[in-house]
Amino acid sequence: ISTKTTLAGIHFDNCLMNAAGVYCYDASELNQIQNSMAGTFVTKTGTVTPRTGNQVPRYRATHLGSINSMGLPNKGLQYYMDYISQQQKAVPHKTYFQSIAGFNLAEDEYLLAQIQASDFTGVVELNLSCPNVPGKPQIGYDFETVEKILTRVFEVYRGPLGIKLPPYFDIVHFDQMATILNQFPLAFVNSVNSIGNGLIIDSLSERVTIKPKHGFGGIGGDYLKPTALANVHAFYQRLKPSIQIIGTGGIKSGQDAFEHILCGASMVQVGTALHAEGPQIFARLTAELKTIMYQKGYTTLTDFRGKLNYLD
Ligand code: RRO
Repeated sequence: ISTKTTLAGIHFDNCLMNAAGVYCYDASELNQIQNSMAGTFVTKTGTVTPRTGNQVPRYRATHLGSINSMGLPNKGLQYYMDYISQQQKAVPHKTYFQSIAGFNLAEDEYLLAQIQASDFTGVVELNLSCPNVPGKPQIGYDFETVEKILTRVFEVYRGPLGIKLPPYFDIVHFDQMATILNQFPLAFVNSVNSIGNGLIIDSLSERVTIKPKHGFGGIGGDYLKPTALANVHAFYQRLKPSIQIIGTGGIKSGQDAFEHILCGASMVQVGTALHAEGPQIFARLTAELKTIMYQKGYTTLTDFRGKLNYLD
């Protein structure tokens, strides 16, 4: 029984990996993912220059998930490119993901030009869905801008590239976004980022639980799973077969990973539960996923990927 997968024509020994933002801020955290059962890692979203992010506390967990308003703290694209360059030499049989975000089209072009000019052999995840930078809306909700960005991206960048999207909540939005995305040679769509601008409060103190933006932040974990599965399956139904799906949102058990793959995911990412449990979670999730596959008589992900049944 194998949980290996293929994305953008690249082989991965395990379909499970971290979600951008969790255990990927610096070499120390990325090394822990490298030394775990995860199939690969994605870096924290890298920007043109390093950022310290929002004021703390900026991440809180509850029994049902998490809220964050990190504000894109990261060490800058060059740091992550240098780390990946080292890993490409040290562990050459694996392929790595670089997450990036520009604050405008010129910055996206600049970031992609840096990657294009480097020795990077991995996959780019363009983050179109950060909900936590004050004054900067989630790009994924501005359909015209998404089309404009992707038009330029594929003029300047030739390597495998996918996008991280925010969750959508309307069938017409799934239709409209899929129509735009199908015009481009995307390697993948990663659904979903956190549900933007939720509010988790503490009754006892009658206060919000994180400091930035008066407590508003991106919601992850159990709260997110049904929305994530809907987005994974909606895009699996609508996108051309060459655009694969990465499923992210509410994965804390092998069953959650199984459900994402059943909805069409080729790779699955773990955020909130990885934050809570640490990189040993990948051994547990892999074992649990394999147990489910064994019980169902499946030996590979292709036996059930996307094969969700309907009631009619
Ligand atoms: O850093 C963040 O505040 C953040 C980002 Br860039 C993102 O894409 N999603 C999220 O929940 N937090």
